Amino acid sequence: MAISLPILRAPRLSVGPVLLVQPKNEYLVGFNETVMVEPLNLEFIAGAVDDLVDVSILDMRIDQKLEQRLAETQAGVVGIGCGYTADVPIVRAAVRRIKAYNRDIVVIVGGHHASLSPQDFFLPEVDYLICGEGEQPFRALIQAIAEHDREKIKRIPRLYYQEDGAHLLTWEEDHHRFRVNKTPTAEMTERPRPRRDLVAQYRKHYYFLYHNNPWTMESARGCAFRCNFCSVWKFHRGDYKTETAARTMEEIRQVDGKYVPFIDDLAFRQPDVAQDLAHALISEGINKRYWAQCRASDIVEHPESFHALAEAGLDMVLMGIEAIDQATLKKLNKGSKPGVNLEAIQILHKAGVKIWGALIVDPSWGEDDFDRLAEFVNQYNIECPQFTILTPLPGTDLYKTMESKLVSKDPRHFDFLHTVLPTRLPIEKFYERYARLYQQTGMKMNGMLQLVRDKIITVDDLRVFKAKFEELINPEIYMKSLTAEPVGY
Ligand code: B12
Ligand code: SF4
Repeated sequence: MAISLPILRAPRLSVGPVLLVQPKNEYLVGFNETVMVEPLNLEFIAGAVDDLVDVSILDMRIDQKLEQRLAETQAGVVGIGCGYTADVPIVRAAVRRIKAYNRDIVVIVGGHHASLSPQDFFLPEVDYLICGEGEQPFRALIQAIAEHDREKIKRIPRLYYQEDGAHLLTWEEDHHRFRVNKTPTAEMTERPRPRRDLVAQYRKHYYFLYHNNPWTMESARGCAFRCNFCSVWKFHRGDYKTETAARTMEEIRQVDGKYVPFIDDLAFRQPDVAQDLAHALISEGINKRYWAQCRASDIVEHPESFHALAEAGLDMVLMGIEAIDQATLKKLNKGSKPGVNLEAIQILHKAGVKIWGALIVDPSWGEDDFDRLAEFVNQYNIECPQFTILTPLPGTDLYKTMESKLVSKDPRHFDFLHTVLPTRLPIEKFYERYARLYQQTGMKMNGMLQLVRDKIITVDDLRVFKAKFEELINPEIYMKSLTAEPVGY
């Protein structure tokens, strides 16, 4: 006979319930229409404090009734994430709405962009700003606020707090760490479980390309490489760390959806962990499809891992091809070679894995450069090409060298779909050629029709996706968005 035990709960802290808010993207064009996945960042943060306080998540991409949720939850603390530079205006607008609703609510900002450009949130409405990974400092801050212990708050590293109207940094631990771990770390394996249940009401709205109901997974953080345009290694201060295959399996077993994107920047880098995972997925008969971001050099060095993963369901790999010539790869400090990219493409295709090829468009290009890129994509049959415009993101090495050349500092233009650098071609021509890249290469619709035939997606899924994709190939939309009025900040 089953014995039911009383559920033991830690006492709730006196800060009141915590509401975590995912802002609504207000991108001017493009990719927000093709992918919208769960806010895994907030699910992790929630997992870090759920034994201390009642916590819930508001995904404003789906439900914009911020004040109503503040009233319903009686939130004493609101945490809000700013991952994208382009989201700065809407996060600033949201924190103002929160304080206008109730100035006693404690407002805490965190996330990728906020960590690298904290000054964007030095507003009277922002009480605290957490830089870097948020789980531990958020927990420590909630405890310290509940205890009204200001000295304890000042002992939390990489935290901005307000004093006499100024935002002050507590303290910064060793700035450059560069700990590239070669085996799984306890820090990753033992991090809190993401509270995926807190977005149950939004699940049916999430999509990943033409796949409905994606559930995202994280098995690694950071990156071992140092590309000059990339903010990931800056955010993680050079660290790279993974969790065990056993922990990943534990989470995959709980996933309800059929499509599972791994959001790691550098997935499946450790061959033994990747292979353990593949074998576990196969032996347990877990029937799902996976998407992941991987390095060409890892694929070339360990093709056996990727063959095993393909057998386990790996569907598509986002590979940072970036450039098709050696001189540009060198300039970007990519640490890779065109030949390695080509070999990786071959390995993945042989294993039956589709490629989401990330390719950089340089504003200094002439028309021939666009032609060469389109030719490359078609020649090597990159199923899902992604063309991003070279963008000096705040916090990157590229930003330091390019800052004086910026033609726009409007954060909404830092979405990789607008140029913030001067173009060699007249601007209309540049966007015409940029949009034409998608027309010239397209998403390979043949592959998608096969997915319909295999009943992996429906005709309706494909129709909706195609309609959204149309935006990307219309140069007028890019031009129009350049003169759009800034909103709310
Ligand atoms: C997965 C991913 C995607 C996916 C899904 C995106 C989505 N909408 O969710 C895909 C591939 C579709 C994608 C697309 C794009 N992406 Co993207 N993406 C990522 C990636 C690899 C992981 C994000 C993630 O979930 N990480 C896992 C969580 C757990 O980590 P985290 O978000 O950092 O959260 C931690 C901390 O930041 C902090 N934290 C976060 N929020 C909060 C809140 C509070 C209150 C607190 C206290 C702490 C806190 O604590 C968390 C746990 O430790 C990041 C790189 C990165 N490492 O961040 C890029 C990244 C965020 N993407 C980026 C960009 C630019 C894009 C695109 C605009 C590029 C493009 N044009 O294609 C599009 C836009 C898509 C869109 N509309 O959202 C940039 C953003 C740079 C910037 N400054 O704006 C990044 C940083 C990569 C890069 N350097 O180029 N992306
Ligand atoms: S672009 Fe990719 S490989 Fe390069 S530093 Fe960023 S995450 Fe690492």
